[in-house]
Amino acid sequence: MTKINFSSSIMVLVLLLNIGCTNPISKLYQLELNNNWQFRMVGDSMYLNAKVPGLVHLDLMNAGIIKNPFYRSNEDSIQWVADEDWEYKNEFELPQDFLTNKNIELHFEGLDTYADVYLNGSLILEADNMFRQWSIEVSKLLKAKNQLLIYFHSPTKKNLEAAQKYNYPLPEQRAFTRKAPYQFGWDWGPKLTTSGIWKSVFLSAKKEFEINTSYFKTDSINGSTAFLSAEIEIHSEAEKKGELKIYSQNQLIISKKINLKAGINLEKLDIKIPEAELWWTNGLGKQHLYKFKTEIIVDGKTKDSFKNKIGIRTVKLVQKKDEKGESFFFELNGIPVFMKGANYIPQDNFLTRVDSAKYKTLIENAKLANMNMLRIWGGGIYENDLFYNLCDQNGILIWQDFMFAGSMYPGDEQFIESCKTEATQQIIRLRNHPSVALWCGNNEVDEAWHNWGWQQQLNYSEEEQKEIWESYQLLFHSTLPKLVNSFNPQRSYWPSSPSIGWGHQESLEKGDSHYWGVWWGDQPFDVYKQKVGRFMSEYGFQAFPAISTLDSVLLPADKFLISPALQTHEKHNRGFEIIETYMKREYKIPERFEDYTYVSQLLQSKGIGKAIEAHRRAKPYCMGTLYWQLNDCWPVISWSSIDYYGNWKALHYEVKKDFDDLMISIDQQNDSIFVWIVSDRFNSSESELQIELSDFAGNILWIINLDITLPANSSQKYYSFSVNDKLRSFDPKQVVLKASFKDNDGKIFDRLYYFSKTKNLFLSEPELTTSVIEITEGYEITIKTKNLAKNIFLDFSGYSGRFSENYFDLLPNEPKKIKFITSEEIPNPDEYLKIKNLFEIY
Ligand code: BMA
Repeated sequence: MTKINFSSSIMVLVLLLNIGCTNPISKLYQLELNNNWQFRMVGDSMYLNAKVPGLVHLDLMNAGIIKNPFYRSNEDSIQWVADEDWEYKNEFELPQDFLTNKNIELHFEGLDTYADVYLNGSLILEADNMFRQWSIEVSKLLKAKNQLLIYFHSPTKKNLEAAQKYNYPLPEQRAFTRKAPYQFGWDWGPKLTTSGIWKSVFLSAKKEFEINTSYFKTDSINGSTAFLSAEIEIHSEAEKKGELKIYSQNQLIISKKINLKAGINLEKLDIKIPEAELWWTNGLGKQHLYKFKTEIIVDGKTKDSFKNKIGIRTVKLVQKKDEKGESFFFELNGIPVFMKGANYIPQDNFLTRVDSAKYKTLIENAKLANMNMLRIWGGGIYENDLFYNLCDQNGILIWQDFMFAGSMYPGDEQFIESCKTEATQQIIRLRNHPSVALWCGNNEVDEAWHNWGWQQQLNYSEEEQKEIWESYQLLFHSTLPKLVNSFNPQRSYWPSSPSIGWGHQESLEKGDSHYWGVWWGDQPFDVYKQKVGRFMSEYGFQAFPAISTLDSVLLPADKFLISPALQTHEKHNRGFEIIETYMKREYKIPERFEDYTYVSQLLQSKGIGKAIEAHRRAKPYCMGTLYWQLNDCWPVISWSSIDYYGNWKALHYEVKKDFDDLMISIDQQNDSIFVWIVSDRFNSSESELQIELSDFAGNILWIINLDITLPANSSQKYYSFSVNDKLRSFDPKQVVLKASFKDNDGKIFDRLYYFSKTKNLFLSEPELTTSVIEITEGYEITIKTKNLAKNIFLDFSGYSGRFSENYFDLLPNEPKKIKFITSEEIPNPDEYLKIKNLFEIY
């Protein structure tokens, strides 16, 4: 039995206030119930210790009952876990003074998923949606000694039951369950369908006067003055006169006398902030956050207060017809901003073990790669508060999908009601975050219905097709947009990403676009140059993760193509084949497994780099590029640029360069070479653009310097030449073109260009020399070469950290200093540093 004390509840209170977001749950006399849980499989006699928040797979792992599900092919042998029912139990005592409170509610911030909850033997809840909170009035049931028992039904069985009851099959059975879709298996993720108390459990007593929610909106910004409005929802036990006060950085900014009625009261206040400091995305300015405190005063006493961190900014999606179709861009504080980023998936199959350090590092890595937007993809979860707080602090806008992906969904009343509650709670929870830019109905449902052939595959009658499409429209064209409009009216809503399938020309003329002709359609990377839409919200190519990541789940004997254990860690049915097909086009196929993983990363970074350059060159026709995908949920061969353990693949280094606010791009169209510079800056820069052709030994064959002015927010060609003309007397397999530009602050931007496929280049032994010294942030490597060194890969394998640059080409006469940023001590770093380059494997 646990005796609950108030110190832990105060901790929770402090935590809730600190995160600074709207929380519809009351806060006074809050008692956390996360400790001393036990669990067992239904039918077993013995209970084992459980962790809350937690999940049954993790509890089973801790108890030594199942092995690491990520290891080799263990995934297959533990599928039984999802087919069983599980019981979680907690016995706790309550202090007498807490029991004297009126209106005590039991709160579950999240139950995964089908959970019958019994308090002291009474069934108080039948939960069926992982994405919502539950609050149950329990005052009458509570005693000094209590028992909470939760019966989790097998999600796979419940799913099947629901599917069988339905009039016809839906494309994916998982569609019947409001649970993170990816847990049913995806083309980058294992099938590990969890159950458990995945978020906090607590009791709280309602205050007499309580602020339920406080919502701050930036209505407009005029010059340096911002006009905000606040909507404060107050619960009052009685009819009373009172006062609302709002403070910013401890200064009273507005107060209002109010007449409270018993029940829920909604108060609106207009706030004017002179000399407002605006919130900007990464790269464009500061992420200023105002600390607001709202107080409710009755009878001269402060009865409740609520804290928010607010970014003052306006953001909207602009869709205007033009001669080519319709624009699709985000305007931040009245300025069109090109979005650079990636698609985000959950960071683990076992969500509760992702700690704050992992969240922090991931968002930092997005920022370091010069991103300003992430799309939270609809097959995962609505992220936790920490995620959005980090995005607020780092200037990363969020494209927020509702959690629906790749299937049609039921349209019955019960299902729609469940989705309504889920969406309402999530909108209210997230609407104060300056980072949240857009609500999007789903991932690839509209596209799938119109292009994936479900009608034929599932043999739907005309009537069924009509009903399915009507259910779609009810949810995504009526229910969700109405909720966004009532609870977060300033935020744009977009029904489905993408709006039109990639096989249609129109998908490049309006809306957002997922371009999968490369990878799924086997088209060459160069096709990215033609398939540029108004906003590229998905496109991608797979690569292997770091070798150390594979080592964590494979035996040495598994490290060959294609061992059964490795096969488990590639979820795309043609993944290996597609990688090899593309690799053959550009590189020689390496024989050693480790070299293969390295070349796969070069391949991915080359392809996606091409796409990003093309998208950015096409600004302002194209106004955003979010590649698929930022991260992984387990060790896997996937489209990610950062693997499960946080290792940057070659792509993430490439992206950092390609997303910089100034980007040089070299593009070849038939015989012509064009040198472009794209600027996302607010100011123009004047400098010298240098273009030079050299051989691999570093001899300069020709050079040109141009004085140029780079206008703000622009994309332009600055130089062009004919290949036939300029390369007439040189072998295209033995020369490299370099364009470089120095900005007003002396920062250098450059780009190399080769006139032949990498596999045909005449590379010779580079003759590298390196030296390593210790510096405050970690280590600094000085590296020089005698001949061109292609794709140098520096590796302090086993030590966690990142390089300032990696997988780069090094030209003779241009030594580089590279930092390895780490907090770890590396003995003999000079000897430990491993270096690879392409010549070695040619
Ligand atoms: C995209 C995503 C995911 C998928 C990815 C790669 O369209 O929406 O469904 O994992 O393709 O196939």
